[in-house]
Amino acid sequence: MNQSEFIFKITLIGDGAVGKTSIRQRYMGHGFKESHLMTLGADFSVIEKEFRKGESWLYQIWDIAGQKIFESIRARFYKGSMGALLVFDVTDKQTFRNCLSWVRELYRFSGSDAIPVVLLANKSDLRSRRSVDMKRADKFVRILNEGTASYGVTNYVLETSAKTGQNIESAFKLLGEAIRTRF
Ligand code: G3D
Ligand code: MG
Repeated sequence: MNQSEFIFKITLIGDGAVGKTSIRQRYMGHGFKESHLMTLGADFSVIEKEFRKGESWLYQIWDIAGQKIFESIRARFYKGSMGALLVFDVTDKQTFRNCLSWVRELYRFSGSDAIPVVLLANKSDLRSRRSVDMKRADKFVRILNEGTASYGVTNYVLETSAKTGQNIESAFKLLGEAIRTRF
């Protein structure tokens, strides 16, 4: 273990089949260390990254399963969460429309008024099937930022592809930076 270590508890949220598990697995593929265990309704992974020399960041990643599970169980996964990667599928409008309710659930269950969110417009490799414009995603984050600015929270948006690996590393790094700024 290095001296300066940060521990980030984060959750992956978004509708089923948007790519949450693929993103997590893609990210862990490049990690130095990982552990994984299946639990009821969620996967949990730990990964350590050294973004700067002598400074390691430990991510505890909760990947909430898509299937409907009891609220009380979901609530437990969110508790103490410091930030979230909110994923939607750029080829499926409905997954974008549901993003606001995911943010509400995150705030409600994490026990915090506002925590950093990085919105991921995933499956960006499927260009011809794209149905959600980045302008709409940008606008969503702009409005979110108006609500969270007073808490010192800034949210971001990135186009990602778990298939090509586009921005996967950046997504986790950006969220880590946002959490460090907030806490
Ligand atoms: P989830 O964890 O959010 O439920 P998964 O989503 O990670 O299980 O992904 C659902 C499906 O979408 C998977 O396909 C997966 O391969 C695919 N997928 C995830 N991310 C991307 C991406 O960036 N680009 C493309 N083209 N596909 C992606 P299957 O066929 O296994 O169901
Ligand atoms: Mg999954």
